[in-house]
Amino acid sequence: MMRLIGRNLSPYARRVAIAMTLLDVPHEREYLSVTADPQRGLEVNPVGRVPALQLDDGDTLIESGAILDYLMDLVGPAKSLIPPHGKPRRDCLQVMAIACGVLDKAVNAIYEVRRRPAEKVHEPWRQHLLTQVAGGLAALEARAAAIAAPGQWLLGQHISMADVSLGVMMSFLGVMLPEAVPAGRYAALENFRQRCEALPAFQAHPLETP
Ligand SMILES: N[C@@H](CCC(=O)N[C@@H](CS)C(=O)NCC(=O)O)C(=O)O
Repeated sequence: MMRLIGRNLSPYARRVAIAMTLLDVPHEREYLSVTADPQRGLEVNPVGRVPALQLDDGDTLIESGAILDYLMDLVGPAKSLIPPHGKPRRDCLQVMAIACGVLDKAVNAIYEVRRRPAEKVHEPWRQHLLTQVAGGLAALEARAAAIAAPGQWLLGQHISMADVSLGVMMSFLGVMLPEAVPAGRYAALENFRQRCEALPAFQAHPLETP
């Protein structure tokens, strides 16, 4: 059986886990924290990060985007959570790119504080990262606010990886970098996060305590 490695506190791992649940792809899970066990991280991924997905044939995939690409190919275009063609596909991949860009910058801002001695935190760099996070969030807030009708998703009637990535991103920020998402600043995104977290597939993969 496939084995997904990485805990849900990693938003990259969590979006893969939620996708596997939405797609009914059977798998087992290893809730690895690379902070707690960097050696295991290097065993499962040459660059020591999560997620990694071990396949039945012995291959191991890394990078959440590449793992999702594999999963969508596996289930085929009718079930895929990434539209196969045209503007829907482009929009889906662009929302995923902005959400992952925000997460990359947020993770770096968190590491700046958590992985360096206090006297080596470079505040101007951390502020630059937070400005990049805010830029991405403003773009995503506009997308979430433009959802056509209650109950619809970013690409229309059906949930896609754009939605999953956005919901996961917001929950991660709320727990790990709350200063980036102060109450009231991103109302549409906050509302969107609550809708996502109410879904059984999200509830199946709750965030661990940091
Ligand atoms: N672009 C990668 C990012 C993966 C990533 O940065 N994962 C974090 C956990 S949230 C990690 O393993 N960090 C450990 C490290 O970089 O040392 C993906 O989408 O899979």
